[in-house]
Parts: sequence; structure tokens; C-alpha cells
Amino acid sequence: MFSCKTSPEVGGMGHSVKRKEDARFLHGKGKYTDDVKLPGMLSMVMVRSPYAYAKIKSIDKEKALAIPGVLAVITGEDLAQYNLHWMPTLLSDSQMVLPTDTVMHQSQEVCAVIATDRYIAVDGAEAVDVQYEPMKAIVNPYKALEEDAPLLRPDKEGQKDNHIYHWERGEREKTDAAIAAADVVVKERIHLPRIHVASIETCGIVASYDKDTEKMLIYLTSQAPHAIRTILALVAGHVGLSEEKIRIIAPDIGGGFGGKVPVYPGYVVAIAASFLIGKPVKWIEDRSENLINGFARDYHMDCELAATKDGKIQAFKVSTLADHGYTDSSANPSKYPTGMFSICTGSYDYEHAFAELDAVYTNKAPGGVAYRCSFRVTEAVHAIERMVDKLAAEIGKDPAQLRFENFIKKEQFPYASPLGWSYDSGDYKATLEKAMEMIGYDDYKKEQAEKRAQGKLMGIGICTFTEVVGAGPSKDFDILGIAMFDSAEIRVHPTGKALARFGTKSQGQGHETTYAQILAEELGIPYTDIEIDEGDTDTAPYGLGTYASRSTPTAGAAAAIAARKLKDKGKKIAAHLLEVSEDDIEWEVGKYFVKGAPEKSKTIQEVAFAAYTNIPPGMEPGFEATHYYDPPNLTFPNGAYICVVEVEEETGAIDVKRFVAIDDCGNIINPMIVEGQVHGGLTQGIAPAMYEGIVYDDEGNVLNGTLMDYLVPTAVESPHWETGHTITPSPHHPLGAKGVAESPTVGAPPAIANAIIDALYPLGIKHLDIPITPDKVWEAIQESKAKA
Ligand code: MCN
Ligand code: CUM
Repeated sequence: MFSCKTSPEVGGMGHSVKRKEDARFLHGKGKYTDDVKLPGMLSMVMVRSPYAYAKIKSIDKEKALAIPGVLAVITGEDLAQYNLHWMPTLLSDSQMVLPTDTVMHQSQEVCAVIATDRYIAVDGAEAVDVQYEPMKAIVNPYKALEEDAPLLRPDKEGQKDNHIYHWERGEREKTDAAIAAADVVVKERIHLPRIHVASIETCGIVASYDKDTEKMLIYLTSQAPHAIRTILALVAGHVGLSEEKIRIIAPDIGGGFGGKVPVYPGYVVAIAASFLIGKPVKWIEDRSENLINGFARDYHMDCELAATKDGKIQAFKVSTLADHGYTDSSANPSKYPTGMFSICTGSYDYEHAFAELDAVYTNKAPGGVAYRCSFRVTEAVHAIERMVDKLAAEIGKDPAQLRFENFIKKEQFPYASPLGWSYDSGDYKATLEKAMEMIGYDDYKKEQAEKRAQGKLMGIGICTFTEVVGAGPSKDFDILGIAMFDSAEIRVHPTGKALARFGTKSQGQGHETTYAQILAEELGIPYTDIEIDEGDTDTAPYGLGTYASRSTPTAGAAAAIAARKLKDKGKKIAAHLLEVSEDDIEWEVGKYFVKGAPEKSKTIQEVAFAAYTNIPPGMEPGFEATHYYDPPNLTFPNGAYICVVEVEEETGAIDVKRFVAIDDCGNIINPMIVEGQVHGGLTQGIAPAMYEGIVYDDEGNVLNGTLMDYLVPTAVESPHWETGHTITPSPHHPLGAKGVAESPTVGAPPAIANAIIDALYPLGIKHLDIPITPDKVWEAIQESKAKA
């Protein structure tokens, strides 16, 4: 167990101090991209395609340009003159900035109208006359692979069909043989549909080019400002936008959740427009533009789990078809096109596994982006956790018992998983035991038996997941060739107050508080005396940004090590001040003292002052340190979630009665912030499980592109989350911490799905895909009754 080393006033690790950033947010003083107003700023609005697949016959700008205040209509042809009409996606596919001849999905950007204000720009966009020749869209990814399917990407050299790539991990033959020889094999096709992060703040940019200084100043709601700057320089270097001339400032962010990692076409057009016109250009998406473009996942997974008749798991195989829309824009590391999907073997110890994935083009918006997912871990966890429950049902074993019998044991860590990961640490048994005790599992089992006897539908669902977060190591992980590590830079001022800067970027995770707490833990400087700064590429050290719950595993570690470098320098200064040898100096949080004479001491603040005023001969003045941290491994948090539901047979209505979430993210920096992250993440877990899913018609139109039709759960839909934790420190992280922010979103959907399907099991219903809505349940019930 973890015990605090610092006082609450110093506020190091383990203290639930209040978030420093909240005063500004609660007082309405957060500064978001749309709050940026620059002199002479213009507004940009996109003309978007009503068709999912069409040839553009003509674009007539005349009427739009005749409107007073409309300054320009930018088309793909205009950008083509500068070779800026295409851009790379983060996974090295190609994406149109603006089309020159064909639109590939409904709501795709067709051209951009620049005007003196947004109202005029909207009028201008309506006045642009685009003539289309609609074509038959491919919406179903299985149909996209049929022989007579039209080739969607003839622009790609060597592309002969709509198949993007094949990926596989593990041993196909051995896994197939184990499955063929097993007593029991359960099979299921599981679909995780497209969903949208639906952050409160949509995407947006203000681009401001100064022709005299040749500097491009960009305000961007971005989770990864440094990486985006490098990519922009690589894409637009040929027109003079080189990296030192680009400054990206990511101001406050109203939710990222993965949706603010990529570069969107609107960003490039706004930058190009400002570059050409020489004035600041703002582009902010409206809600529907945000909802219809760019989704997470869309995985169709064929799963097979094999076991002995008493439930010893022997092999797992999953073959996935991934619908990426018209371009693969997944924000995944280059060597991991399917992200960390190969964590799909889960928390269980068995020998044989094989995972393969085929990615395919369709006429949908670029997909595979993110939804608080740790790089495709949600999909992986859903696959294994649904299948483990299916196996339990098949052999009539309690799903908790089945899990206990198959868990990787505490002594087996570091554990080499069959698909190639080295799990760092965990105690899965303890985590599940704690969850069962907290919810009162055995009592619910009895209650369920009684309810079933009365013909009532009650279900209990478990998910015991293993997460994988914290990329690097940089030798394995890069995005478009940019290696993944992260950074911290600390400056302690003469008065002992400090400023620390990071290569990550908070979108609501509380970094201004938790990074200060890490430094407080290491240096003993109160967290309130430490300012945290992120997101400005001109001032922050280079880093890859905040996503995949990597900030604590990477930048958090960098902060600790940078602080330790400072402490080493401080020790020399303290020895000088106390007139003893360095070897005689000891450290206790916040001060150095002479071994055996604790009354002879110097505080960290006194040492900081001396660093600028009274240093030993030959030493460099100043009290600063920087560290770029390249982790030796990822961190593997885990959790045990249990959900109890009741389903009303007449209506299909689902009532989540209880939800207990026990997370193990190693040592915790701020328990309250972690709890907040878990609450938010669980709500984002019930969302795909029960409410959210983008619906397409056969023509590729999105049928729920507004928040009237796309149900984002609020406090009303959310159950009372009950949370707790176990602590298994990461053996390789300097603070023993693991990332946590996405665990709940990864773990909650299968727990909820398992509970609902468990409730329906007496009716013979053995699987439902998420979102499991009342109408889906009602239909399944009607079908099962018709069969009976
Ligand atoms: N933390 C802690 N102790 C730990 C682990 C984490 O106190 N052992 C704290 C951290 O210090 C940090 C927070 O919990 O303040 C989350 O840390 P971490 O798990 O490292 O995740 P990141 O900071 O890298 O956040 C990214 C993650 C992702 S990928 C998505 S998606 C998501 C999420 O954060 N988007 C969010 N949570 C979000 N929360 C808000 N409010 N808004 C978003 O857009
Ligand atoms: Cu996968 S969403 Mo988060 O990693 O930014």
C-alpha cells in the first residue's frame, strides 16, 4: 500500500489536492481556440458534400464571391497549384485536403469560403454552386471486398481492390490446431460500431501568417502540438513553412478523447488561406460537422475461444475486418497499424493465440481515429471479455470462477503474453476479489437465482481487463517516423518557486495539478508554488503529446527524473553552504541536512537561492533541469469491473443497478483526479455499451449527425459509479505509476454487455452487439419468443 511522504501542504503523491486549473474553468476564464480573436481575423466555413460518393462536375464560385465580405473560395484545384490538395494521415495513408474531382464520403469538405465574419462565410458557403454526379456508395465493408466492387482509391499506386492491408500476430497453425483439438470452442462475430468522441469543444484552428517575419502562429485545439508542427513542416516545408517558423499554441481544450490527435483538412486549408491572404483565419467546426466526420473503430471481429471441458482456456483466435472509411487515418504507431490490439489475449494465461486484421476502404469518413481507447485496446478487451463470458455460459461455470482459474498469477510477472507483450506487473486475483467483495457478488448470485425462478431478468457482468499504455519505448513506437518519448523541463527560481514545462498537453486530465504534485514529491517544493505549462511549441520541450494514457508513464516519469537531476545539483550546493563534503549530505523531502546532525540543514528554497547567488567554485549557476524520458516498456494497468442490471421483458428497458470498478494503476499521484478520470471514463464506457453508435443508411448518409439523435449520456443516464483500487506498482516507472485515464472506457463496455446478455440468457439470447439499446433487446426478446 502507498503512504504519503509529504504533508498535505506540500501536496506530493497520494494527496487528493484540488485541481489548480479549476478556478479558471469554474469562473468561465478558460481560454479556448474559439476565444482567440486577432486583429483583422477572417472566418472560414466549409462547403460539404451531400453525397457519400460523387464526381464533382463543377464548382461555381461567382455568386459566393459577389457577396460583400466574401474574400475567397478555395478549391482543391487552388491547393493543387501548391501541391497541398493531399496530405498524409498519421498512418501514412493519403487524405484529401480538398478534392479536385471526387468526393468520398458524406459531408466531406468540398471547398472553403473565407469571409470577414462567420455569418457572411456561411452565406457564401450556401451560395457556392457545386454540381455533382452521384455514384453508388460502398457502405458495407464486406461488400467492399467483393470482386465486382468499384475501386475506391484508384489514386493509390498499385491499389487493385479496396483492401488496405493485412496484419497478423501469433501462430496461426498452432492456434488452429489447438482449437481443432479442444473439448469446447465458443465462436462469435462481434461488431464494435463507429462512434464519435463528441467532445464539448469541436475541432478548430486560428492560423495567422505574418508576411514580414514569415512566422505562422497557430492556435489549435490539439492533443499533440509538437508532432503536428513537425508534420506540418514536413508537408508544407516546400512552400516556406519550415519548423522554426511555425509556432503552435494549444490553448485550453474542451475535451480531446483522441479526436484531437489528427490533422483535419480544415486545419490545412485555414493555414493555406492565412498564408496566401496574409491575415489570420479562424475555422471552427459546428456540431454536425464534428459528429459526421472522423470516427472511432468499426471493427468486425470473428472470435474463437477454445478450452478444456472444465474451462482451462487453451487458445484464442480473432480475425477482424476493420472499416476505415475512404482513408486509414488511425492515429496508431507506424509499426502497430492496429494499435495495441494484440493485447486481446487478456488477463489469462494460455499458450496459443492468433490475431489478424484486414483493413478496408468504404465511402465513409476517415475512421479508426479514437474514442478514449488506448490504441484499439477497447476492441481487444471487448473481444476477449465477451468470449470468456460466453465460455462460462457454455460450460455452466460461474464467470468469476472461470476467470480465477485462468488468471495470470502474481508470481508470473513480468509475463510474456502469447502475442508478444511483456506485462510489467499485476495482481488480477486481488483486484477481482476486491470488486466481488465490494459489490456483494455472492448475494447477487443468490438474488439472481430467485429472480430467475420468478421469471425476472437480472444479469451480472464481469470484465477483468489488462490495459497497455505509455508508448514508447521509442525503438518500437513512432508516429510518421517521429519517435515516441516525452519530456519535462523544470526551472526553479531564486525564491524557490518553479516553472515546469512538458511535451504533453492536458485536455481536462488535470496535468497542472498532478505534474506539480510529482515535483512536490521529489523536491519538497509545495505544489502550489509550481506553475505547469504545456502546449506551446515555442516554449515547451519537444514531446509527442497526450493520448493513449501516456502522460503519466512518459512525461510524469520525465518530471521525476528531471527533479532528481536537480536534487543532485542541490546536494552539491547544500554541501558548499553547510561546509561539509557532499557524501555527508542527506535528503529528506524539502531539505538537505548533515548526516548525524539534522539541525544543520538547508531547505530546497535556500539551496535554490544559493544556486543563483552562492555556488561552489566551478559550478554553473542556475537551478534548472530537463529530461527526455524514453520508457523501457509500456505500463499494464488492470481492472475488475462488475455490473448488475435488470431488464424489463415487456419493453427491453435496461436498468443498471450497480457498477463497481476496481482499478490498479500502480502508485497514484492524485486519488481524487484518478477517481474523476474513472467516473468520466465509465460514463464514456456506458455510452458505446448502451447509447452511442453512428448509423448509416445504404447510401452512406449518417442518420444521427446531431445531438438530437446521437445520445451522449448525461448524469441522468449514468448509474452511480462505485470505485476503488488495488496497487501493484510498475517495476520500471520511476514513481511506480501506470496510466489510468482510458482504463474505465476500455473496461466498462464488456462488463455492461456481459451483464445484459447474462440477464437475457434464460431466453436463449447468447450475444448482442453494442450499443445494446432497449429496442435491440426488445427485438431479440420477440425473436426468442417466436422461436420458442
Ligand atoms: N494519474 C494519477 N495517478 C496515476 C495515473 C494517472 O494521478 N497512477 C492522473 C495523472 O496525473 C493525470 C490523469 O490521472 O492527471 C490522467 O493520467 P494518464 O492516465 O497518464 O492519462 P493522460 O494524462 O495521458 O490523459 C490521456 C487520456 C486519454 S488518451 C483520453 S482519450 C482522455 C483521458 O485522458 N481524454 C480526456 N481523459 C480525459 N479527461 C478529460 N477531462 N478530457 C479528455 O479529453
Ligand atoms: Cu484512443 S483516445 Mo486517447 O488515446 O487520446
